[in-house]
Amino acid sequence: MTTDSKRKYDLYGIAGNFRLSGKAAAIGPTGEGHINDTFLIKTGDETDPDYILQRVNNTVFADVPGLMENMARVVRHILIKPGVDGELQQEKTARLIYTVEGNSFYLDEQGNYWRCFEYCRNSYHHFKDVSVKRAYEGGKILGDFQAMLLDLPGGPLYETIPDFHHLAVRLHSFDITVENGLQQRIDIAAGEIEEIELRREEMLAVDTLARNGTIPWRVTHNDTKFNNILFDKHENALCIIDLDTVMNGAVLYDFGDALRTLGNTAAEDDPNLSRVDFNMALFEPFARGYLKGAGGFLTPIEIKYLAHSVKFMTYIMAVRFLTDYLAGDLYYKISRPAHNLDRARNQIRLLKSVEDKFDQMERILQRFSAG
Ligand code: GN1
Ligand code: MG
Repeated sequence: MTTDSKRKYDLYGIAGNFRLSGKAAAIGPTGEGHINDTFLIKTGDETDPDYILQRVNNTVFADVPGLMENMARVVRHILIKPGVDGELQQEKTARLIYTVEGNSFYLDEQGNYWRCFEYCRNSYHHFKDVSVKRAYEGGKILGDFQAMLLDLPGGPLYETIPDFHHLAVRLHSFDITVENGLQQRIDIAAGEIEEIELRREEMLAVDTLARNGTIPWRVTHNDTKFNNILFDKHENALCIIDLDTVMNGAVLYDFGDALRTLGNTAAEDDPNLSRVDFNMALFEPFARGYLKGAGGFLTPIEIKYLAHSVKFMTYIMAVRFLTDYLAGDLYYKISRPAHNLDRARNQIRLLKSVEDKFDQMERILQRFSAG
């Protein structure tokens, strides 16, 4: 989606459609998502909140009204939940701002879908090094998030991206692309294609458990990369953002994706593979925090597969990045020609490191569930 972010929009006019308190004094691009276009609205007055304005990518998300309905349901449910101390949850996720007409999104004349959130004030999500405390807090808020949504009323959520973490379907697209993709790229990536093949059966076995009802289906976030968790300056987790892919799924997707990103000692697109490693020092506190939040409802089979989920989510991301590279970069935003190949190589290297540390992870989890 390389071109969209460079388009010019009448951002002030668009912002005027939402119920902001205060005036939009400055609006500029922010964030590093690969899918939507994100802008920060700064208001002039200290007492007014700032806002996030987003153009939702309606190529990736075919039914934006359905997606927004999911989001509105989830945000509403979380904000009316009492917290541990009996207080209402104010900041477990970003507050959705409705349009002056009372809708959760604004559709402009060009067919672009816009939405707005209150900016989580005094929040941080960029750290050079994640501390043990942040890892624990991140795990805890993820467990809390899933726990809060156990009793979401209103039936199953709309499937915003069908088969999003359905590995069999992802591998099917991968296979078709290996057959029909860009030949020069297929030759370049022969080694990576082989790495995917080597693990196909093992990973599909986990996929099957999540699809045949052995692993229960719950409300999950599905995009829990660690920078979707915001912290205050004392390293307490404030909220989980980016609810585009909130759907019904296996809790393993969230646990695995958070550790895939938190545990990587390099950025997920770092081409220098010698920097990529899985950081066990953060696994333990994250898992401890997660089990504190989610331990009360997880079944033994979910706990048993937590360590597998780190492999699974790293693998599925490698498959997706590699497929996109071989297809000619149709899905993820890129900023250099081999960007998706770099991402795939990075994830494969990370996967190998996760495999090396897998027994250690299992032992840590066993210790937690025994105690
Ligand atoms: C995309 O745009 P962003 O960063 O929120 C992707 C995730 C991937 C992630 C990899 C809807 O998320 O699944 O894990 O890139 N989201 C979608 O960085 O495909
Ligand atoms: Mg996202």
